[in-house]
Amino acid sequence: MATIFSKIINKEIPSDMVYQDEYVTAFRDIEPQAPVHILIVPNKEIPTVNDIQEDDEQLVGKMFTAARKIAADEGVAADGYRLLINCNQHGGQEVFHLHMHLFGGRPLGPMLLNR
Ligand code: DGP
Repeated sequence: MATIFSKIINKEIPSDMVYQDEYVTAFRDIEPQAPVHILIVPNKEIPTVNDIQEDDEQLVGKMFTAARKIAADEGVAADGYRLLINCNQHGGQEVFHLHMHLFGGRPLGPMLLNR
């Protein structure tokens, strides 16, 4: 179940970490698609949105609270930003440790490019 994100959370491998508390960790995406592109990850290993349990509701809320703080710290809160979670193959998920993308720093265009 462990992915590369667990090693980042545990600081076994380096990352550009911007936030960490007992619930969540956030670090810059290795292949940024916007001037600000940060991944917000629960410290608990949850593979996908499909695996979120009722007991995880507070933890999922912590991901949003972290997003709000990080957006302010990165200076993108007022202009706006996008939060995105991919799930499984059709969603384009590549790393099977739940994560929320925070994109910002430029107008992000339409939500889906290929309809
Ligand atoms: P997703 O497609 O939603 O599963 O996005 C996975 C993202 O994770 C992708 O944008 C690239 C990023 N990523 C993958 N491996 C690493 C890594 O080792 N370090 C960092 N910082 N980001 C990574």
